[in-house]
Amino acid sequence: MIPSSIAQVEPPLTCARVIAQDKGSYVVATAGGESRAQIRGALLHENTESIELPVVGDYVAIKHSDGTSMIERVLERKNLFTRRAVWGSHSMQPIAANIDTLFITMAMNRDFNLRRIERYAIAAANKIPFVVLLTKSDLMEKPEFFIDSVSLLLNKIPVFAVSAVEGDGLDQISQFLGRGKTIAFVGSSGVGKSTLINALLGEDVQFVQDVREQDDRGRHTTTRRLLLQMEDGTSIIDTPGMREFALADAEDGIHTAFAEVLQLSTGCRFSDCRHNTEPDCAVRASMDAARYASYQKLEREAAFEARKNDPRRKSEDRLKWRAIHKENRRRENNKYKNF
Ligand SMILES: Nc1nc2c(ncn2[C@@H]2O[C@H](COP(=O)(O)OP(=O)(O)OP(=O)(O)O)[C@@H](O)[C@H]2O)c(=O)[nH]1
Ligand SMILES: [Mg+2]
Ligand SMILES: [Zn+2]
Repeated sequence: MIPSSIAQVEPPLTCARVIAQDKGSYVVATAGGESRAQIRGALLHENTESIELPVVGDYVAIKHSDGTSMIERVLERKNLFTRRAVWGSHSMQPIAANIDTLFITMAMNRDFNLRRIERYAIAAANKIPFVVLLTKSDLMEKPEFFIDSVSLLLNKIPVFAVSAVEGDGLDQISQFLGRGKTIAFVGSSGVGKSTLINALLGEDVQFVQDVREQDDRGRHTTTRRLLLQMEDGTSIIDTPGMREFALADAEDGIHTAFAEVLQLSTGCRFSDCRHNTEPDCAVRASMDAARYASYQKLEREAAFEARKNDPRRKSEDRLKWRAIHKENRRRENNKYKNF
């Protein structure tokens, strides 16, 4: 499973691939089988950036001693799929490495969201070849509508409708499979990533669970990133649904998806216009109403997320609330005084 193109590691080190990640330890696969592995202490200390630490799909140099495997270093990556660890911060969290095809999956139900597809696409763009998989086609009479809207958004990117339970469309995935190939599935919880993977493997390896009825959201069934092996030699990476991803890259999403805002804003009366309720706002005036509404929504989500993760803002909020509670108590007390 280790391609010869990977730089040879010098003995006594051997080459392995990270196939699972748990808190504090890894599972690696070598020519001789699977074993647990730890990261060499120095590797941890040298790398303050988490993206330099091993992640599922990574090829690593390991050393065996006393029945344990130690990851000595991460071999050069072909690519790395990341997401922002916290919205607004520059630190990135690694998701999976060395991917030949990334499947951005989304269900054709109430969870369908073009903006989210766009954010995933932006995260993969220029780094990892990707396609869009629209799942649960058995529940949809006219999947064409969904396919067309994605194709319109991401022209030239392949978009396939599939049903893991009926097996429809799975043949379209086969062109991305083969010995030495690595494919990975990302997308929200409940879209059916693990179900698809089980269908490709031909057996129920990954646990799957029903989505919530009221909103079609999943229950975060898969909890660790894991690399599985198909009989034909394809490696498949399953990932847990990314709840935060919806917002993690909101900033990038906004700026790319609404490129015209920047241009239009030169016509606003105020140079610091937030295109909200300010008078003579060129953005509000010129944008299509529906498009403006989705721009506003994304902005609000991004602002909320930024506030949530900014410690200074947090303490400001706390002070503000403390003042409000104090004022309320004062009013309560006065109320009784006036009696
Ligand atoms: N009707 C229908 N249901 C599906 C399909 N694929 C998956 N499901 C159902 O959707 C639910 C969620 O599937 P999972 O495979 O667990 O979803 P997941 O994307 O792996 O979710 P996380 O592991 O939480 O990220 C299960 O009840 C599946 O049976 C499909 O093609 N059609
Ligand atoms: Mg899953
Ligand atoms: Zn404005």
